Amino acid sequence: MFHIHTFPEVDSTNEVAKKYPANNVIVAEEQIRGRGRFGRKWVSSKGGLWFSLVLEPGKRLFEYTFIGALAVLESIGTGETKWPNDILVEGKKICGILSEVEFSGNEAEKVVVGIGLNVNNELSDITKIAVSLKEVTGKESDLNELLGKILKRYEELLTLDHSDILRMFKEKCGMLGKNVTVKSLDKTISGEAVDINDEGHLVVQTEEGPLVVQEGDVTLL
Ligand code: BT5
Repeated sequence: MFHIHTFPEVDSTNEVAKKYPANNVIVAEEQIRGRGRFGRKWVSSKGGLWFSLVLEPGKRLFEYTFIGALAVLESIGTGETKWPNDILVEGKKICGILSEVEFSGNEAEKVVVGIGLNVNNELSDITKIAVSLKEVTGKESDLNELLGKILKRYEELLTLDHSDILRMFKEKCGMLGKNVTVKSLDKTISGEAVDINDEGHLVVQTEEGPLVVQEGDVTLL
């Protein structure tokens, strides 16, 4: 069972969460410096669900992210997963997840899983790439109810093993079998997204053969 702490406004729920032990959840109505991967900005105005779970280490980091995606997907009842950390509805991003490890010396001390879900919030200048649950369903959702559902499902999925989590994420992953371009920090490749391997990396079949991608942003062609 998680202990939930709600704040009206924080910089980033991931930062606040790092100060708490495992089994706590930090929720904010608004984030001033919500962030995505590579320090990118995450738009987090009032009306969205912005929260971070503090968890015991033990699984591989990508599994915490995949579990988050599956828990959200099942709770909102629509959408598909996108490697490595998104949920899309109608081709637009409704949810992004940022999982981070906190170390104590060389040992992983805890894992912080930050989940941002557009619910009733306005998206103003990112409407081309982002969508909210309100736009999809045509009505507002109760944030607490939704949070409760996601956390319950997250806890259940945490008990599954690595292979089940991977299989479930892949089953819901709309981009597998499609032609994609993947932009990593150091290169861009194109080909068919054929698999997500045991390490949580994307396998792309290119003209030069299969390539394994550890990080990056995928665009469907
Ligand atoms: C992510 O990064 O998708 C991870 C987002 C994690 C946000 C949560 S909210 C609670 C917790 N506290 C935090 O500070 N963070 C976590 P990435 O894959 O790098 O995607 C970032 C990109 O998504 C941006 O560059 C924008 O293009 C786009 N974006 C920004 N805000 C968005 C939003 N509200 N909805 C959809 N897309 C958005």
